[in-house]
Amino acid sequence: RDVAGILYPQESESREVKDISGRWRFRTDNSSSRDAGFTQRWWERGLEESGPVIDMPVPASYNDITQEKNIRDFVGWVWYETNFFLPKSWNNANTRVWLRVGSAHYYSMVWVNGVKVMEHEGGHLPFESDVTTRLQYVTTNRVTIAVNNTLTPNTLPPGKINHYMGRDDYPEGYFTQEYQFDFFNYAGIHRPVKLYTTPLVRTSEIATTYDVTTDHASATVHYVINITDGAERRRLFANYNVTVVLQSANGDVINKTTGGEGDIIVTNPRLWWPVGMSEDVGYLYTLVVYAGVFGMNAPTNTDIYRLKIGIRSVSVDSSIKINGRPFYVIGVGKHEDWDVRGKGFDWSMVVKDFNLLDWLGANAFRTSHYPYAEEIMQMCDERGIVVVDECPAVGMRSADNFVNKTLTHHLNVIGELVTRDRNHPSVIMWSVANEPSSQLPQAANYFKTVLDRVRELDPTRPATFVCNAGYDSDVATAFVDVVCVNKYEGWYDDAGRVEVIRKRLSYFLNKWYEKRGKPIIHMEWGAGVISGFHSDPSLMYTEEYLCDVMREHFQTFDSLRAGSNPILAGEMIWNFADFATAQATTRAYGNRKGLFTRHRQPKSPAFVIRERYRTL
Ligand code: GCB
Repeated sequence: RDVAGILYPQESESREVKDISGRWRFRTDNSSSRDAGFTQRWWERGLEESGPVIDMPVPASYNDITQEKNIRDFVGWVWYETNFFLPKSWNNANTRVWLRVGSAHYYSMVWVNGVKVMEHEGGHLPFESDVTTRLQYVTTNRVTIAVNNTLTPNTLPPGKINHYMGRDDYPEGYFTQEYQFDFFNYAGIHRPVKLYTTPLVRTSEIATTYDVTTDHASATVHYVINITDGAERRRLFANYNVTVVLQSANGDVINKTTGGEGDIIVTNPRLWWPVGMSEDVGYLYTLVVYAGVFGMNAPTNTDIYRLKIGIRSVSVDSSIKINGRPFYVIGVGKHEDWDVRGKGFDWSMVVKDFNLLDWLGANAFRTSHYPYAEEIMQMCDERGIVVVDECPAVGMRSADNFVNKTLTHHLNVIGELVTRDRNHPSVIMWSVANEPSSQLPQAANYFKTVLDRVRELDPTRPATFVCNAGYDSDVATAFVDVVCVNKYEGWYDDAGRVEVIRKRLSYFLNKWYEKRGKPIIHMEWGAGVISGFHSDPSLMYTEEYLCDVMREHFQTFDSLRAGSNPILAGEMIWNFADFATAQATTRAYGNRKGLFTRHRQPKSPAFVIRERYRTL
């Protein structure tokens, strides 16, 4: 079994990491052809030699950093560049150096010292390349990254460029980027850029799955490891020496074995539990993988990689079960969205968000509507926050999205997502899309293909997509394991009419259950609230209004999750915090459905959710 994928960069006895994020040079390509960077080969002479540059932080979205409207709303190629020196110790025949971009939105090309080393399509997921032979040690090195945020019907998420050609009432050459998803299309280098070393023979990927006995007395960790001695990801461990040691959280050796593929038995395992199911939340073991070369004359440096794992099982029958016990999801839909930095990774914001999740008492979130930073996934493992891990397939609202070109890319993204995240115990379900037009006839085959691919790559977790097509018109939820639906009673439906929520919501959820007979997560519900707006009796957009909407929803949720045949497996309110969107008449300075403001201060409905989640 081959398990191509890429590991998170990590320091160990055999590996070093150098983060080259920071203040980079930057320029947008404003030329009328939009591709002066390519015709003038900006990567060869350097950005400063070929035009004016400005400061740009990495990681960050570039949109909100300057005072320029045309940078905030820029569509096309932007160019980033920085220089770095390397430690002399990296310059030896047994060391490989990798350049890894945590993510860049949307299409990226990377050069090192004027030589192209990689290209990648899609934001939100990491990409890397072996740059060993491109580096210099006597002088500085230069890395250039060109990033294009243009979205087309075949990108994920999809979009469309609207040309106003032949329109005398618009400026000449005018065009806009349109998209059907409800968050701002932030762009740039969103996650850290790192260099890291490995020995020539290295562990390139580890895939783990678990079996837990029903009495929890024993567990088996199955692992498959890729060992490579080149840039290619072939499995070569037949010639190499692999030792795998399972350690407890405090470093005690639990068990060990050898070989690139095998099982490790754990008696009386300390299982991984999410928040609320046990006192023992987020327990992680460490799988230490030693990979080296056989033989007397072999180089002595063994590659050492430590993978944190949590032993647990996930299953779905009439409910979602973790370690065989029913798990009821109480969570939020989130975004990677913060002021100034946009979607740029920032530890302060990430840790703050986890503290707020804890304050709320939430046990889960969905990575709506794209994969989140790896560091966030690691924190979910440690804090026992369950994740529904979502693909960036959002806004697939027209027939020209459901074509082979999109499908091919979608399958690639799923490969990258599943191989990146499969070892995280916090991930309990894959979501392959949000609110596609799943009433279109072609959606059935499209989603069957996509969901089949997920299950082929990972048979151990349920898979779904999040649906807002009608229960009477959707054709694709036949292929999901858990029915996930979005519906805004009292907002997009029956706006302002809180009194119909209970009846309408329970009718709706029951219809879905009749249709598919599968557990349901109510994935999105809520109402817009402008912090500081008040009214009694409540009115839409006031803090009181969402509190009223909540109380009605809770009554329905409680009647559907109780009893001998509960149909509801969870509730996730939309959204954790206010977030930026494209400008629109329906969006007052962004989407205001947050429990918290964009600055992470609670609106009064946050206290209502906290009261529920902490006592449920
Ligand atoms: C939805 C979408 C989400 C939007 C939300 C809203 O159904 O899935 O991306 O932000 O509604 O507030 O309209």
